[in-house]
Order: sequence, then structure tokens, then C-alpha cells
Amino acid sequence: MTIDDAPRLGVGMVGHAFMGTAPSQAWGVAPRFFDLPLRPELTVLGGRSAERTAEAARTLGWADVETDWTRLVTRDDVDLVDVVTPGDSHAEIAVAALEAGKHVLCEKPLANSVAEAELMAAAARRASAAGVRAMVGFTYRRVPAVALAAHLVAEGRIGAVRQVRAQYLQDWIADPEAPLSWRLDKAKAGSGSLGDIGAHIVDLVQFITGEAVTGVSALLETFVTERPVADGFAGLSGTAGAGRGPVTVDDAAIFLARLSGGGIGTFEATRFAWGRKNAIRLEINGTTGSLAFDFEDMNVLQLFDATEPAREAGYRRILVTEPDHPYVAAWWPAGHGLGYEHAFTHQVVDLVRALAAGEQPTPSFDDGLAVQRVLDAVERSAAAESRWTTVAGSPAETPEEES
Ligand code: SOE
Repeated sequence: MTIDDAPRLGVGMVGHAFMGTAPSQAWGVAPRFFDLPLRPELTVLGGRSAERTAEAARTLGWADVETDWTRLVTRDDVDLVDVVTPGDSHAEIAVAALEAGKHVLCEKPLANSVAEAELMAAAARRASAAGVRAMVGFTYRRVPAVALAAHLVAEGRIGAVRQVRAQYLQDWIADPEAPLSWRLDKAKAGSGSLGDIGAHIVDLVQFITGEAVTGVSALLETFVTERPVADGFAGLSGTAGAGRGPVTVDDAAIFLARLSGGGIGTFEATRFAWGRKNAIRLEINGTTGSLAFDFEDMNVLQLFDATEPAREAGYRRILVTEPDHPYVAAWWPAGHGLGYEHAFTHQVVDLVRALAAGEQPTPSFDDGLAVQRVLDAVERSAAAESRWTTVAGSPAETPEEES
């Protein structure tokens, strides 16, 4: 069967700023490189401004536009809704789409609060009874080196996990004169570096280790509390004009954590690490070895095997570009490397295959809720002078421990 014979999957995407571009490309590219059981069609793009949405649709390859997302999620020619809006609208759009019988792929973090994430997870559970599926877009799981790390841990290659070191380092607002954006507005984004990038490393650690973060002790800091409002930008709550406006989210988040398997971890998410552009750095120490990854060298996974004789042992630099590595066979010859956008394509591939097989794609909305609960525990801990805080719903939660 060629992709042209495969049943059509009409996709509607709500939102089209930066977070719409890579997913749009992924929906178009996935069937050209992977055998897919369904044929995704870029049916309709949703956005508030008719003009800007039409322009984005032309550039990104969408056939039609809607300026009202409530119409988009109920269209007969839409089977799946991809939600790439800021977090404050995820719950409303995703729940409406699921209730209209549409599969949903929703950007991370799942929501701006645990309450919203719980609503979404409940809607996803109800929908799944009718074969309607929901997935949250923690895309970095689909970087081949990250997927390989998860396989190696599951195969026992580094033994039991003892320590994790997880960092997500960026510098795009390290300059105090960098302008405000919706990502710096609590009402729109829920939180700052914590939810935007900290959510990724929480998900990655839980994904790679197969364990849950059960408790945290945290610090949140906002270094720059006011920033210039860029010309024509009126998107922030309480910010309508020129001049300066408030930053209402954290600039950096640091926390200690316990894992359900008995291991411990340190997490750091910051937008103030000058020189680090998109450094997702993970180091996992097990009882018989270690793994290390840095997204700024994303085709490489480092493995240290402590069972090798000490005089020969050393970190091995695995170039994760062999056909045997996850997802790689569909792409270029060994050594040619993949980029940021490929993980979005892999996300589409795994999602479409799960839909066709009638299976739950991962990460599910329940997985997204679990991450949200960690973020919430971090915020509660930081607000209470870093007090140790148990993650709700985690294996460590007991009635006695609740405070
Ligand atoms: C901005 O910090 C951002 O685009 C995040 O929102 C994404 O989730 C991350 O992948 C890259 O950085």
C-alpha cells in the first residue's frame, strides 16, 4: 500500500507562531520518510487574525484557515486537533476537541495548573473509551539519542538509577533589555523557565529512567522584574502600551528531587545561562554505568560502562546515526545527523501509528498531568522556603506526608 491509498487523517492545528512551524513541517514530512498507516492532510490552520493565519497557512502548507477554534474542532474534515497555543488555552481547546470526537496532540506543558491538567486527563480517559486518543508533545523524547538512552536504561545497561543531573539552559532573556513576551506572563504561560523548559527535563528524566519524581525541594527566582514592551505588543495582561511591563514568572528554577526507585536528582531550568542556547543536559548514574546527553550535540549519547576493566574504561561517544538506532533508518546515511525538527516528525509517526493500531500514544495526558504535579510541587516548595514537598499522585504520597 502506498501512502496515497492509506486512509486520510484530517489535521487541524490551532495556533501558528513559533510552536506551529516545526509541527507543520512534521505533518507534511512524516509520510514522505516513514511508512504510515494513515495519510495526514494539513486540512485547516486556526488563528485569531484572518490575515496572519492565511499568510501562515500559505507558508506552512495548510489548505484552509479558521479564525474561530470552536469551528475548527468540530469540522467534519478534521480527525485530529494539534494544539500549539500558549498554555492558558490548552484545556479549553483540548477538552472541546476530545468531546467532539477528535484525537488531540497538545503542546507542553499540558496546562497552566494541576486543576486544568486534571480536567484534560479526565477528558482524555473518557474519550479513549470511544477510541479517541490524546497525547502531549514532549517532543525531545523522540530525539534518537534520548530514545536510545531510554532503551539502554530499560535493558539494564547502567543498572539501577542512583543519581540524575538534569539541566535545561537557555539565554534568550539573559539581557535585561530583552522585551516582554507571552512566555513571561503568568496568566498566559502558567510559569516561566519552570513550565516552559523545566517541564521537558522532568518528562525526560521520568521517560528515560521509567521512574517518577516523588518529592522536591526548590528555589525559583525572577532576576529581571520589568522589561521593555516591544512596539505593537499588547499581549500581556495589564500591559497595553509602550514603556515597560512586569515579568510575572520565574526566570530560573532549581530543585532537588527524589525518584520512585530510590535515586536522587538535581534539576535546573534557566533562561539566564549566557552562551547556552538550547542545552538540555542529562547525566544519569546507575549502579553499573552512566549515560550523558547534551542537546547542543544532539546526535551523540555518551555511555560509561563501569563493568569494563578500569584501565580501558572511559565514556564512549556513540554517534546515534546508525540505521539500528531509533528512527534513524528512515533518514540519511550514518554520520549525516538529524536536527531539532526530526523529533517532531518522529512524534507524528508514533502518534499516527498508535492511532491506526487503536493504541494509546505516549506521553499520554496522564503523563502530562504527572509532570504538571511535579511543577506544582516545585512552586509550592519554593513558596515555602524550599520545604520538602511530596509530588501529588506520586508513589511517595501518603496521607501522613500531606501538609
Ligand atoms: C522557548 O523556551 C522554547 O521554544 C520552548 O517553549 C520549547 O518547548 C523548547 O523546546 C525550546 O525553547
